[in-house]
Amino acid sequence: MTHTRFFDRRRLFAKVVCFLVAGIGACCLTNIQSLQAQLPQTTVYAVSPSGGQKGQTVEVKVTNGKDLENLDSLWFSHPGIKAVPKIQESNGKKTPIANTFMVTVGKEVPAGVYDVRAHGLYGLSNPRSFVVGDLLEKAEAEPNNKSDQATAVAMDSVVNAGLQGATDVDYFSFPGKKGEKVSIDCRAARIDSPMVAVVELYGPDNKRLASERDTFRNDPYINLTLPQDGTYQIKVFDLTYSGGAQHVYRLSVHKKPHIEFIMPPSGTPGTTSNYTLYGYNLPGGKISDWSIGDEPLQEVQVSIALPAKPTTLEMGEQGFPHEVSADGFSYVWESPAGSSNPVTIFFAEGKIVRDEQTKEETLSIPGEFVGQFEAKNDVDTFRFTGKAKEKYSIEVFGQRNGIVMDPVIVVDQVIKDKEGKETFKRLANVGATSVFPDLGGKLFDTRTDDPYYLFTAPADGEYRVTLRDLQFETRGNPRMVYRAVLRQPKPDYRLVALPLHPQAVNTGGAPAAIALRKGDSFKISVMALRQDGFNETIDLSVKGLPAGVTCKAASIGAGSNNAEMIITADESAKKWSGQIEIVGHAAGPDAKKLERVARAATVLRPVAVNIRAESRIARSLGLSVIDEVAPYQVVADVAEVKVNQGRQILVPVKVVKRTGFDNAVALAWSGVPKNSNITTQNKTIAKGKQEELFQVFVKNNAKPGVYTTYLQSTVDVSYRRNPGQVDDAKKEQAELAKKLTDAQAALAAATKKRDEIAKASDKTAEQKKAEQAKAEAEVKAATASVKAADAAKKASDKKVAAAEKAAAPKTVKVYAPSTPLVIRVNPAPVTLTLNVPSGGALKKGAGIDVKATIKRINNFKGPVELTLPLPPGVKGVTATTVQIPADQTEATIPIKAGADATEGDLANMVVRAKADFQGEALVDAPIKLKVTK
Ligand SMILES: [Ca+2]
Ligand SMILES: [Ca+2]
Ligand SMILES: [Ca+2]
Repeated sequence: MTHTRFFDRRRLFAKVVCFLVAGIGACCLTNIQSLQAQLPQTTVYAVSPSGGQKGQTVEVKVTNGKDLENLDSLWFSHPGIKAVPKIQESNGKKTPIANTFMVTVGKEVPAGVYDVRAHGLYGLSNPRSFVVGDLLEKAEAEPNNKSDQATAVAMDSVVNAGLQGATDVDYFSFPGKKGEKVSIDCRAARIDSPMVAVVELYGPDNKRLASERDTFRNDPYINLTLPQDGTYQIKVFDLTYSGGAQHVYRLSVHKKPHIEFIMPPSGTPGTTSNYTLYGYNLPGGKISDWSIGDEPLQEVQVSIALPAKPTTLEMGEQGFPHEVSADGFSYVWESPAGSSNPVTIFFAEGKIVRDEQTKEETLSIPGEFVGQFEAKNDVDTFRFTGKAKEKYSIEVFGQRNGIVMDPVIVVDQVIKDKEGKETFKRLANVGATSVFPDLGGKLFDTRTDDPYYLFTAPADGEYRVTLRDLQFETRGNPRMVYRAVLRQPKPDYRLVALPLHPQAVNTGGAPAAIALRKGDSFKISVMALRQDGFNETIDLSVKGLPAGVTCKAASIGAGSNNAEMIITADESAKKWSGQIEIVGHAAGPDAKKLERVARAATVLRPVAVNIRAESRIARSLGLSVIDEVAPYQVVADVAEVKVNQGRQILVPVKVVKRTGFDNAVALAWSGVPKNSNITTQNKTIAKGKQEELFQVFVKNNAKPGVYTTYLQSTVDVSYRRNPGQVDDAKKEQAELAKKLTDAQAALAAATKKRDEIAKASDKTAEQKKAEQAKAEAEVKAATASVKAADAAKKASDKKVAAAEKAAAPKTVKVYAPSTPLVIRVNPAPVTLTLNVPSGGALKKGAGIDVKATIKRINNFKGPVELTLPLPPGVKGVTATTVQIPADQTEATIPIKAGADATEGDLANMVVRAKADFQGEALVDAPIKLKVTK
């Protein structure tokens, strides 16, 4: 049988690059982690099993990650999934088993994909996928590398497995009956595994019946009608024969409902209506007009109530970065035969019209035209009535519907002659463009193959929209479901928040959660997906932060799509972990505020610079504060300034040094675009110093807007890892030392007693013999106790030594950002130029006359006042305040140096013009002054 293949070439490319660079199966990308030791941060790469059955309790282990000390809980994105540490009991002492939890999945938890995070000594981790279903679960049994070692799998069950090493191959067997319609679904990429899974199915006669690799979202899926009774075999392996602890997968073999797609794929939020599910094993279903390969699809009508959340996204499967701009929710059909796979139903606006194949549909505005590129050479059309000079936008959601496709929009104006004969005037053919640029750089690629077209109707009348796939000559199948959204421009936005792994600039990326030390700052990349030309400033805030944790300021300026947001923990912040929300606030139409909650994002694996990361949409944004104190914290004295073009900003920056840390702190500005005409200076706060003054100059040609900036530090820190472990080991050592002393004392007492019995003169030989035997036994027992206590003490000495070695100071690189400085640049009323005599040389006790010239701009007509403000570190230089009246443009400023004036080149000196221009406006012109004796 044949299946149409879909594959994200980028993933394979990354994989092959990995494979070639590493030379072995293990992915090369972890190398950036080992280059330079960094402060620990709980990171999870794999959990096993990566799923559980509804209503059951399952033992789940964090099987791969880093900085996994003292994991104490697992945290799930659904509150109905709960975990407790697995406890072992030995010698009456209860202790948790490292990295192991008992996870209970509530009966009420819908089947679907969730996020799990681990919490430990180094905070809350990045998310990993955890699947909930109603099939029986089991684990693979290695060795299963040959068909005669196959792990037996029951029908309607799921097996949790992995490729334990490079070249691992896994065989499974299941019993089948002729005519049974079976789904074989392998979740690997869909649960964050680096594996490129290949699944082959063999019949009882060892004939290969199917081989699939990339059927759905980079994972294999096989559906077929079994040809005979007998034992079937499934072979699973990786395309590049790579393997390792992260290569986990879940293979299910079942006759449960499997949804391929749903029509319409979208609905109006808050409404209940009928939808048609297409797929296999749908109870009550009938054969539809569609088939995939040789397998006809069933269809069944169901009534679905949509939640009333038009601007949220909770996808059925884990979402690709390019899908992040859609709105929708995860739907599972709870059929009489059990839960289906989860699918995303999207939120629509306006009336939804389905392509009826037989006639050309007319769409009202706003409205959605939904259809499929069901076969090669398929072309679909709809019409709408436009008004002259009105603007319309057409946006196609195809690739963002989870399917590999590259839709094209063609728009024609329909022109009718007197007889009603139609001709078509081509207005646009939009194909190879993305709705959004790549906002996440190499870490989170928001580009999509979905097109977008905004146009102004040239005349009243009908317009025809033609839709097709760019590669329509070579592909087409019923899974290729799209939505074409037609609306008058509705400026709006969505946000995505990606926690950035603390590392040097331009060194790649890695999974991260917002894990703060006490007195620490952490940065998050926030991306704005702007719709229909929305161009307002988006101010960002955070909901759900614990006491002592703040975001001082963050904004995405007009015309910008990005900001790096800094979240700061005070030193007084308490240990905490939980969920937060990043919220955008922007001016919307009709003075309404558009408030949008950011979707979360996560990088799946460490990636070297210039290699595109594998990443996905996350289901929540987690934050934790850990008990450890950050070695230093860089605090900008100002969080937010409003300035006019042509203005100096002096920012006192403090570095709070703690726990004996006193190295140099190198600081470089970040968040200032190259073309912004804002100049900054990078400086190092030297060893022994706590403060520096930083100058930022917003030049008179700076682009008005909002800039979220901060200072990026790079510091070598001498760090002791987990010193608490040493304290614990020493405590135990002290207890065991006391036990040893006590045992030795007991032995001495028993020995003394025995010896005294031997010397006693008031007892008969018979009495002595009996007592001596008893005393001898006591000595023997006491000797054994001493021996045991001594061994325990020696073991604890070793433990202390090991803990001390692990906690010995090591140099690590730390890259904490400073607190933010948000600069709001407004237009200026004037430009100011100075003519400074004799290069600004100024003798103490003397003076110079500086000529100031202003040029009024932006329709400013008023008077201007000129002053000479003294920056920190300068004294004894004065100037007379002068006015430039409304009808003049020049003035002379007499500047004098007193006897006490600061000598040398004076830093950060400006002449400042003050004017009343939409409130108080200040414009600076730098002035070089050199004071000599
Ligand atoms: Ca295996
Ligand atoms: Ca195997
Ligand atoms: Ca079609």
